[in-house]
Amino acid sequence: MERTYLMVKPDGVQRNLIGEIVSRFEKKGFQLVGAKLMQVSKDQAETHYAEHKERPFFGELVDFITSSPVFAMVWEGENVIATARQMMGATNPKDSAPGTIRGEYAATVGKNIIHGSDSPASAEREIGIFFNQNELVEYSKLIKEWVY
Ligand code: RTP
Ligand code: MG
Repeated sequence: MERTYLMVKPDGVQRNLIGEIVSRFEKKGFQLVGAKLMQVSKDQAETHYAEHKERPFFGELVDFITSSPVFAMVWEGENVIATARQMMGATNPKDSAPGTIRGEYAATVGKNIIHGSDSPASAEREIGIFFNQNELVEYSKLIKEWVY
């Protein structure tokens, strides 16, 4: 089953949106396999956002993601990577559709509430940056039979 790395960013934690965001993925039918409230280190932030190293906003991005705790999560399910990205909405909240997380709760691209891996390779890499293998649990839920 596919896995993705989702993270409620500091703005989402500060604005008390953890429960709302977790609830959306639970209700959709995905399964939580790991989660923790954590302070991201500068090293983790720079590794996580390495693809944006040359962009003018890289410094701001690292400062922002390390400014206050995040809620890091690993979710599992069929097509969870692409579906989570749809549920999150477009990166810039001016383009994100109503009903999506960013469409409902974010007003600016710099504070867009949530991160989600954009491919299987990113998911594997990002899960490795934020979680140890022993923090992820494998378990069955009977509800899966009612989803798939
Ligand atoms: P994320 O990685 O956070 O899930 O978002 P994404 O894939 O939708 O967007 P990405 O292109 O990977 O950009 C990463 C984050 O950088 C911030 N950003 N700021 N100031 C700007 O022009 C700008 N552009 C992007 C956003 O917070 C974006 O989520
Ligand atoms: Mg991205």
